[in-house]
Amino acid sequence: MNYPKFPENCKSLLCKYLTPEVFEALKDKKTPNGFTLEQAINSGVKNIDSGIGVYAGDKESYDVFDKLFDPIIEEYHGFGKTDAHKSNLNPDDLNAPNPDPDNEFILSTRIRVGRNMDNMPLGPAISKEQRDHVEASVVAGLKTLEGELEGEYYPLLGMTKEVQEALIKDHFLFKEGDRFLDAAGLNRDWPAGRGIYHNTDKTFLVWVNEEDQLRIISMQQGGDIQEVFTRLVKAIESIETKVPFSYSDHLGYITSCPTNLGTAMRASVHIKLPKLGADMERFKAITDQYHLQIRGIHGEHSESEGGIYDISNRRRLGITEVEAVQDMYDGVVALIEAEKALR
Ligand code: ADP
Ligand code: CIR
Repeated sequence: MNYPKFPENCKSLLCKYLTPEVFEALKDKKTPNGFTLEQAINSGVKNIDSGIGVYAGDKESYDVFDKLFDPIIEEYHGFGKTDAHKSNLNPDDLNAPNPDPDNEFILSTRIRVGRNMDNMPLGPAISKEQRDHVEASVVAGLKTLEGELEGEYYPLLGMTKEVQEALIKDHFLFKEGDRFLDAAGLNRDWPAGRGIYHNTDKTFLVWVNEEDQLRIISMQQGGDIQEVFTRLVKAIESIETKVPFSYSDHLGYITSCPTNLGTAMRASVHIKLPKLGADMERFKAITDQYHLQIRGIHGEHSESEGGIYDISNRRRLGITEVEAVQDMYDGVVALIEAEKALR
């Protein structure tokens, strides 16, 4: 493989940190699962509009290709090589009373974490047999959940297009054919091995074998962030007793995209901010101050509609889960104040 040609205006962290020197040092390396640099960078090479552009094929990728992953992790999370990650999933430590009790701004709240099985390659390097084994193990664990977490598993294989599209449109299910995931090797053998588990109210959901092997999700209408977090923690702790998760003292929970390492948590609200939306400079100044990311209404790489935005914590590594949600909460309070002032 030759050094990839990136266009002049390329903004991804891959373009920034894959210097010819780093490329030379890594180009012939392989992880014990046979995952190569070429595979790790293919998403960002094929999609020059990537924000990041790299994926790990396994836990070892973060060591074998450290010359590339380390600076990306440092820039995205502000987390250095000698830093340690720590976890805190205690809902009592979170201070997040509903910032919008009259339901003027917040339509819904969602918090998800990514998880992958211990001693298993990540999605970009997994075989079909291994992926099917993950699905079977996760589903067996989910079947034992009780109370509010009790639900059904719906495999993608055999799901009608109507049901699938309705679930995607209503923000419950991952989309199909994502070009970033496709180039990362994450859509191989689609739709086999993929599916969604949810309870009757769709307030607790688990995505199986999308970008990560599990995406554990708690969501509901309105802005009761505390309730959403509390339900999520209950779910994580129950699932963890059935499915061993991949974890490192340095990088926290191991995920295929380096932006998700650590807590692997994205806590978001769908929030109506039409005035701030018309003044992106002011909007971005607040989101930068509170370490927030702005996404569109259908998730990453989508646009806003009707002045509604998806606002979430940007940092996930080197801070605890409670701190990640607190980032989002504090920022949302500031955004609501700013929106009111512009009315
Ligand atoms: P991820 O959350 O895994 O990073 P996406 O950005 O693709 O992935 O979002 C997945 C889905 O979750 C999308 O349909 C998105 O609109 C939906 N979503 C995210 N946040 C919220 C929210 N606060 N309320 C309702 N739906 C949400
Ligand atoms: C990209 O590089 O744009 C995609 N591979 C997605 C990166 C993850 N996005 C994020 O900011 N958390």
